[in-house]
Amino acid sequence: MGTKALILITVALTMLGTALGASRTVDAPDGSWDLQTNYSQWVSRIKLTTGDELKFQYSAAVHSVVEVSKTGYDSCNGSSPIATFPTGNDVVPLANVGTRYFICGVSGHCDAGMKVEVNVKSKEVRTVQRCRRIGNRRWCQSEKVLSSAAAASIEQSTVARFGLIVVAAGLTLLF
Ligand SMILES: [Cu+2]
Repeated sequence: MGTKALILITVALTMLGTALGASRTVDAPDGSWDLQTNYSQWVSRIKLTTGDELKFQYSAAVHSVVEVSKTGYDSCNGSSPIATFPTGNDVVPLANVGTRYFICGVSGHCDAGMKVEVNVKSKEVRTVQRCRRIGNRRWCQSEKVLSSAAAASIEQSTVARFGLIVVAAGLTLLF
């Protein structure tokens, strides 16, 4: 019985975790922060919004992560870093909208392609007009909807709620 409850709680926590901003490991699931990856290709497949975080996983003996300006990124120059992440298991919170630039600080690696530029989008809402027809009249109202990126988060919070329901149902069955 204890094991079942534990499994349910784990499932629910995982779902909740998904709802609170996504965590993206650079080049997951196939690769990591290394010299074998085309990062612009990886970036084109993902969507990042404020509240997400970027994870760099690599061997700290071989690589590093340096956040730089666009100039530093374009010229592969990490001499005036915005931040350095040296641990090999680095988590970079993406709190604000904008473009962030990361390169490997080891000499030659950025030039060899260890550089990634990420575009953090807003979860903000936009206003749209929705109309419906009732009889002969059209009723329109302005409505705030989430951007498409944020729409994914709505699904996630539905998932989280579902997770809680699973636990509630599970606990009711168990106790
Ligand atoms: Cu490197």
